[in-house]
Amino acid sequence: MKEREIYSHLRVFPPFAVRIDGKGFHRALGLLGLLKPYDEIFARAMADSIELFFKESGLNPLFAFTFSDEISFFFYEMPYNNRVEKIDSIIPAFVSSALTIQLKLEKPVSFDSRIVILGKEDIYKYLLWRQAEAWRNHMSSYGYYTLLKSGMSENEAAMSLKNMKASQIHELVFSHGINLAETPVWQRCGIMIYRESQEKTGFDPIKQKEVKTQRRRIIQDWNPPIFKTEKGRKLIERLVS
Ligand SMILES: Nc1nc2c(ncn2[C@@H]2O[C@H](COP(=O)(O)OP(=O)(O)OP(=O)(O)O)[C@@H](O)[C@H]2O)c(=O)[nH]1
Ligand SMILES: [Mg+2]
Repeated sequence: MKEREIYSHLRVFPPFAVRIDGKGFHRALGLLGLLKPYDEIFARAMADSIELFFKESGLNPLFAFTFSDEISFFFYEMPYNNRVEKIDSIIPAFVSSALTIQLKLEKPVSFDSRIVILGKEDIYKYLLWRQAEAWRNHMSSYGYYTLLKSGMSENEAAMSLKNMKASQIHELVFSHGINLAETPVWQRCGIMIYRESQEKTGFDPIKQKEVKTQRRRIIQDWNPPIFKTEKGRKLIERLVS
């Protein structure tokens, strides 16, 4: 029967990204009574689940980028002989479990998963794409909930949004007291999670002198730059190298 495991020899070679996305989270999060369109409790649970992934999964992502219910992990190395079935199952399973713990959920949740093959030089382009999606998502979800508040049904709101230009959505939301250029940065630009080396000075009791050591700590950056800018490009360049 082993030969029937026909996908077990599929392999993928780094660098690549793995993007996972919450299944049916519109409904799942709605049932939890989270704030709409954005709830910091949920974003924090996602970021903390990623941090747990860095610490406990046994995998070693270069960094991760998250917004809404999706996470992209970037890898330069992968155990399991680079087997696609392992990668696409273990990663979403770990995050589903971590998020269940973080949010103390009573119903199970799941994430789907795909592998995105990237050359080192494509990582920046990929991030530009996902951050643009975070921005579009930010605009349309504020627009959507503003239309619902003004009395439209879900279908009507979705249809109206399709016919609106970005500037019209901005004006609509602004007329309800929200400036889309001034919402929290994490809602517009996403959250980056990465490891950073820090030099620490300690005292070596045997040598009786001060010694410098490198500590790796995990950073959650809730104010990432716009990747299109010089500052953003430099950050990605640093992470990728
Ligand atoms: N209330 C609330 N909902 C959120 C938040 N972040 C994400 N979501 C929900 O998550 C959904 C993510 O979009 P999608 O991934 O396209 O929708 P989905 O329902 O997960 O559907 P599939 O991914 O296709 O299974 C959004 O539509 C929101 O409803 C949040 O902070 N608060
Ligand atoms: Mg989803």
